[in-house]
Amino acid sequence: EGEGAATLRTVMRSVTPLPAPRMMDLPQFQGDHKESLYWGTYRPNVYLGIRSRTPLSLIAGLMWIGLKNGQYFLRHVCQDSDELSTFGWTAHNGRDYGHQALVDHGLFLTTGFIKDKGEGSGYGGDWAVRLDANSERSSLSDAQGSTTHLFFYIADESGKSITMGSHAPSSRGPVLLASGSHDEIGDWELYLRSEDNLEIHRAGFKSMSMHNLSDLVQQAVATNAMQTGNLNLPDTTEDSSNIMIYQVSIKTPAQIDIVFLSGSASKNPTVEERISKLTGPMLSARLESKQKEFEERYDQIFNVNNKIDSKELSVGRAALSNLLGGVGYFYGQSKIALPKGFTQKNGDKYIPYWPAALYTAVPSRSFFPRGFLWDEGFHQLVIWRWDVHISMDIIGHWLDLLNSDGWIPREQILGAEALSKVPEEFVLQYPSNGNPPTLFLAIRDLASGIHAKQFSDDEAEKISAFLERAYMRLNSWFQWFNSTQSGKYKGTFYWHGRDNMTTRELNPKTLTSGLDDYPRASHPSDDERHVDLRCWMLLATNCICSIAEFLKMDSALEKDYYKMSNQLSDFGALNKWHLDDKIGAYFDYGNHTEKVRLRWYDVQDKDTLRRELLRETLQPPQLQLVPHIGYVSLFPFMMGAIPPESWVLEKQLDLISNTSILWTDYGLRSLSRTSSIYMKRNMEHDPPYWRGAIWINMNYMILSALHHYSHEDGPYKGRAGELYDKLRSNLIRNIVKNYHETGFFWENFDQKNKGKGKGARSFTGWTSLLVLIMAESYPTLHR
Ligand code: 6A9
Repeated sequence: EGEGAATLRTVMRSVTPLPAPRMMDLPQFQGDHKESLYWGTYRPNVYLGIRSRTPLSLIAGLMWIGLKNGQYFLRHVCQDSDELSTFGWTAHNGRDYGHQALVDHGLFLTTGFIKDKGEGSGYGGDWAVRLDANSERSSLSDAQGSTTHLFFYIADESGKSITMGSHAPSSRGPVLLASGSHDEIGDWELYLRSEDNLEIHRAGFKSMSMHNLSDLVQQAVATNAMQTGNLNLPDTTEDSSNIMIYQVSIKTPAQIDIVFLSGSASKNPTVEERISKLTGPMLSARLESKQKEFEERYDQIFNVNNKIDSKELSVGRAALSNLLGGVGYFYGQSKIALPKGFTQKNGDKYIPYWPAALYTAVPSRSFFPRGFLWDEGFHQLVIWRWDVHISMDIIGHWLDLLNSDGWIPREQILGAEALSKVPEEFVLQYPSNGNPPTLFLAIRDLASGIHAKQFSDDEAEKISAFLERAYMRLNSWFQWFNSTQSGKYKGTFYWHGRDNMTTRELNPKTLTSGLDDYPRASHPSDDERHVDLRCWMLLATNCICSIAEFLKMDSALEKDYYKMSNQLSDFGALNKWHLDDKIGAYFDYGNHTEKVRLRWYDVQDKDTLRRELLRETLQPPQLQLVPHIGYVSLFPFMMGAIPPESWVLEKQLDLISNTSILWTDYGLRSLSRTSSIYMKRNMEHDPPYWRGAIWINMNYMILSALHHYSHEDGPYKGRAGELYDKLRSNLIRNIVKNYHETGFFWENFDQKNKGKGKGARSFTGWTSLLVLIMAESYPTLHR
């Protein structure tokens, strides 16, 4: 067999699903469960976007014209550059209710969303949207823009045409906007009802690309404006349009209800009755009662002992709501990189993964509105406590993405809408690249007996069926790490794939670890061993053992896992590979020198002379522990791998509490102030990311461990408890403060500048762990 044939086989294997029963085929994900989650705000990339969990769905959404510094802008896709002073869900239960507030330069919008599987409705039930618009502009004269233009659209991704309702430019009764029929739900109708004066204009389009609806509206309004002088849609429609857009022009304050009826052909109850149930005063009453239900459930799950004052409580609710409101449904094919040097006949350097669905929470609606593997494990720590069915559905989707090698692509860019947000260099996924298997954190909780009493019999039964089916998939996932990410010696691991040829980076990145530019050995090599990966492997084996115990399984495979788990939790082995016993800190190991720096070089390129920032190595690297103290050093502590009576534990508490090393008043720094790489740029255009800033996922893990050690008998119990209390209140205070001051949750926090939010704003992924920090709910990773 030639080399080409072998490569081809490897490539094909990387895009072949794992041959094992699919998680999503489990009975628990069919029937009522599936129907109850059919509709949702599953398009988190737009300010308000509704779709169903099906590949070719009806989609609906909101746009409006915003006015900033005397200029008009169309709002639709969540964008930082829109400079909204806030947007996000203040309540959302992940199922059938949500309330969102948006503030756009003096325009105050709220969007309510509610579902109703009422009598007469078709598959998935009906839903309604309530829009409230208020404005500082109300006092302005018409010419100054006292009219507010909202747009609501409905479109069929399958291309089926939609019928436009009868024209009713201003009307107080319910107006039929559109109707159609869809294979899964039957006939449907969309109505609008408002008691306010309004003007409606419309446009219909035929198009299969849904990711540029903004352009479509913008062009239609602009073209019409040039002809008529009005900012209106032209009231025209293309033949067999599958996209219908309605412009509703109002004077604020105004309230508009939009209701979608499925199975609308039914006569009893009448359509009129159904509309009145989901609009006007009856909708108000429903929204109120759903809000109350949401708050009560939140208290019951996360605020059991009224731990938090009311100002903080609402921020906790917003964090949960934004996480749940950020859950999306995506469908498409990842692009998998071909081995270096290979190109398809058509020039593509990638091969598509199989078409797949992903139901997932996104880290950020405006910056990264798509699925990220290791982010998801943290999201699920919150979500399973709220709704274990949603959580299993999400984890199940991820596990169905395992390929026949046991690999899951790290970043999920599925479908044109998702792709439109990603710079080209980030699109391809490499089948040799891992990402921390954080799903084990959440799965471990489900498998551990500790939470068992929290579940109803029905839930427990489903969890058990879920774990039973997940077992072989988790095994394959684990084996992928165990075989492809192993180090030179048994029981050692490192993130493979670091670039050892680069001359541009101060310290070659490790994107696979999730900690991107956190410093590792300066000169990547096969001698490396990474302490964080070893600890993730420990978690994985522990979790698999827990499932085996739970399912009472006891074959050779389980025996292997018990053995591996014992080996990985062996304190002596951990210390042998990773402990610096002079300072009591855990480190990576590898070919390393501290004497590197970036320097400007003159580079002759044909006839031009350029200056480039390149790395200069001042001293040859040597095999050694890599002396950077930071999050990676704390992994054995995070995982509870240090015996409570060990002197090493005391050292960890020293490192944590030392203000020159990790401690700040806002949470723990990612990297010690004393590290040679602290706050250093990696390249000219690559500012420090995990080189100092405070990140909430790692702080949560460290806080969990402090909590754990404050309950374990030993000499350091009391000190762990004190640090726990302080760290917890610092984190809560700072995240809440930033939310109140800026209207957003942030990706990370500045360790110097008064704990100021940094990076992506509206980062509602793992920063929402705030909910668990407030509730003092921690993972059961400590056996
Ligand atoms: C950039 C830019 C409009 C980086 O939260 C997702 C990930 C984490 O998994 C990872 O640990 N973030 C962290 O280091 C964000 C990654 C974004 C990459 C794509 C696209 C688009 O700008």
